[in-house]
Amino acid sequence: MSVRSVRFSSAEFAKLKELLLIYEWGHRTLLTKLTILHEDFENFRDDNPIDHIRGRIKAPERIAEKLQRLGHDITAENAKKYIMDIAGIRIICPFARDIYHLVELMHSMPDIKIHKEKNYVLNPKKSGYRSYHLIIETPVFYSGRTVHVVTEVQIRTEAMNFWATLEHEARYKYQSDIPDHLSNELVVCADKIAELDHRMFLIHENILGRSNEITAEILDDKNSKYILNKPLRGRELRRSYRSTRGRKLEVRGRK
Ligand code: 0O2
Repeated sequence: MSVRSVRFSSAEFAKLKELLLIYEWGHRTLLTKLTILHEDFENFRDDNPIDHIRGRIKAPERIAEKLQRLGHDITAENAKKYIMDIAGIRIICPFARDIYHLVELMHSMPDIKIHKEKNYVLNPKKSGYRSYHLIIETPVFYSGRTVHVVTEVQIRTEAMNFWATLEHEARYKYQSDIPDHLSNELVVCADKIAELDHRMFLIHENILGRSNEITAEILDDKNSKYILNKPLRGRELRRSYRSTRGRKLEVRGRK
């Protein structure tokens, strides 16, 4: 049987439809929280770490394909148990450092629980894939009880997204068996994209007067404090909030 022809039985499909409705509620709740974060930055702060946010619920055919790929029976129960990205949110950031900024913010959000995270920005996959993945549980109250709905959040830059979209297309066309010449080229492009992200970030820092050191040495120096893969932590992060908030409010006041 071809991988793309797998389907849920009618009985399992009926159960899946109910399950997807609950995922939809959790997904919508989390999306609203993230949209508020985005609009807060847009209105009251500088250095918005979010360019845009997208969300989707995985189509039943894709859930069935993934269950088959993972070697499980095509049932609603297995979908819930084994597929972590039935509800998915993708956040696109201007720069790689914004990814860490957002991760910190999400850790500080009340109500939601970060169940698992994987940093494929710092540790790219063999394919060249870069992105930060968080599996998040969002509480949803219905029928007199609270359930914790799982959503996968992927955070990446526009450039990483460009790469992932093309690679996903190749993966789908070749049913995950991408010819060597293409997969090698994709790895080369993924590295170039990481370098491009880094160089653009340095230009951004330069424009803001935070650095005027865009030199070959800095670009080559893997220990540079401007290196894109380094997470923002503690004091550095708090400083970035304090220094930006007032400035933006002044601009609004002059309007
Ligand atoms: P679609 O069509 O994108 O929705 P984990 O779940 O923590 O064990 P991982 O890698 O996060 O580990 O899980 P998984 O299930 O392999 O991948 C989840 C999603 O991450 C994928 O969804 C992709 O969106 C993205 N992804 C992971 N690895 C790659 C990769 O090498 N290339 C690209 N382009 N995307 C990747 P799906 O299932 O592909 O479906």
